[in-house]
Formats: sequence, structure tokens, C-alpha cells
Amino acid sequence: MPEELPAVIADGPLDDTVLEFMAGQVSLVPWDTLDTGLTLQIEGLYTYGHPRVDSALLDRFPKLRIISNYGVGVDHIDLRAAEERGIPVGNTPDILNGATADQAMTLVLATGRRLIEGDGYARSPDFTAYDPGHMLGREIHGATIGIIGLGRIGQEIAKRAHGFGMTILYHNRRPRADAQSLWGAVWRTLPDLLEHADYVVLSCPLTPETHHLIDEKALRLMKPTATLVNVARGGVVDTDALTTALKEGWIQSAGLDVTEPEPLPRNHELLNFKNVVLAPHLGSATVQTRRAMAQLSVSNLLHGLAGQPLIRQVRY
Ligand code: 8YV
Repeated sequence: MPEELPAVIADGPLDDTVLEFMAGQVSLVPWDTLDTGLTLQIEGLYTYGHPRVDSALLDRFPKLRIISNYGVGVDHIDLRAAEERGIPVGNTPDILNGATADQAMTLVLATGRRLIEGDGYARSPDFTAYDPGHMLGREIHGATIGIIGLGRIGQEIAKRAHGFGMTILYHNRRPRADAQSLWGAVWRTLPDLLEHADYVVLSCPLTPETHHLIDEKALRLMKPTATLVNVARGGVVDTDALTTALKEGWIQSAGLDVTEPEPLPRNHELLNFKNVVLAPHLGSATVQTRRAMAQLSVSNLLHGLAGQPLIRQVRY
């Protein structure tokens, strides 16, 4: 008799790479099993998108031994509830730093140089003659970037901004001793950073402290020529306040990889703004990074199921 594979519930549909790493190792249980109540045998919980994992959900899995998240951000998981039940939570830090920082710079460049507007115009019947005075953007080199959250991803953004010849300000709970010598990055209070940055880039985790960190008050501090870029989580920004800010010209533009809610309702005003560049949460979405995330998250899952220490465990 072949040994029975451990039952793992996952939200999905999972992509082929994740399925490839899981093949022959676990018995996958579809997420809608939650509707039928047959959850007693489940030993692993694999979060692929961002399903809410709270104590009520965890109480449905008396045999649960591991929660493995495909991604670094775990704001959708109640870490305290997991800790109280002795269930380790794995995630995928570091391997996505470069891809996410690249995406932050992509949004800085696309907003500053009006790339999407330009693309639309270059394809349209309106582009019949070159006009040197048309569609002027703002410089990236020489501009000031303000990075909120100089963690693993924020540091990669600083490295790139340094290469672009930008002046770098950052805000973090604690200043980093080597940030100045590595990238010339200077710690500022949040209001000070908001007042001085041409590009305010969000790369902090979503926590109760950072929820709606960028609200009306914060947006009113920013320069009317400034751009807000968000590669963190939608909830760090108050979407209503941002919509008003962009409409009324408190700030110039925004580049949003993430939004709250996500996706925005299809009739949301922001979708029609020319001064907004949007991406459907593509921060880590490269072939190489997503493969590495699949491998690490499935390794965490298998280690947890085997009762072994995880490769990367979230510390509560
Ligand atoms: C993932 C992310 O694509 O790692 C994160 O926190 O937001 C993204 O890189 C996402 O978690 C997968 O759903």
C-alpha cells in the first residue's frame, strides 16, 4: 500500500511551477472544501493569493502543522493566532527583492516620463507630426526619491536610485547605520520626507501602524509636482484621499502596483486618470523570481509537514 500523502489545502488555481514542486509530495485539497466542512484531515495550508487566515479558519484544521505563504507579505495571516496554536508560518523573503525593486523603478520611470500616455499617443491617429513641446515629463536623475520602508526591498530600491543619480531620503522605524555610506541615503522624519521627495516610494509592510500611512494629511504635505509609487500593499494608502489628491492636483501622479481594494472596482475613477500608471500586483512577477518563490514556499510546506524547521519562517 503506498503511504498516504499529507492533505494540503490551497487557494488557487495554483500555477504549473507550484504544482510541479508539489507533485507526488502532497494531496491537494481545493479551497472550496471549506464550504463542505471536510477539513479535519488537513495538515498543511498553502496561501497562494492573499486569502484571509484568521483564528476562525485555523480552528477548522485540528491537524494543521504548517502555513506556507507564496510571497513575503503576510498581512493576510493572523500571526498571533498561528503562534497560539503552535503552527509555524513560512514565507519567501529576499528572493523577490530585486524583482520588486525593479518594478518600483519601472513605475518611477513610467510616471516621470509619462510612458503609458506616450504609448497611447504614439499608437493613436492623433500622432501625425512630431512636436518637441509635447508631453514633457519630469527628470529621474537628479531628482529626490523618498523611500518609506528601507527593509530588504527598500534597500534594493535605494541601490537602483543611487545608480540613477538620485538624492535618496528614507524613513524607517530606525535609521540604518550603513545607508549613508552605501547609497548616500539620509533618514528623515515622515513629514520631512514627504515635503522634500519628488518620488515617494512605499516599500514597507502593511501593519496596523502603516495602515493608511498615506492619508489626506500626508498627501497634502507632498509637493504638487511629486509622484507616489506603491509596491507595498494597497492598504498603506487611503485610496479615497489619493483619488482626491490626483484630481485636485495636490500631487502630480501615482504609480500603483497595488491598490485597496485590489482589484479596484471596474468603474473606479482612478482607472480613468491619465496621471496614474497601474499594474495588477506584478512586483515579483518575473519567470525567475516566481519560480524561486514556488520552490521556497513548497520547501517550507514540506519541511513543516515533516516537522522540520522551515527554510524561512516568519517571526511573530
Ligand atoms: C506575491 C507579494 O506575488 O510577496 C509578496 O508579498 O505581494 C507578491 O510578491 C504575492 O504574495 C503572491 O500572491
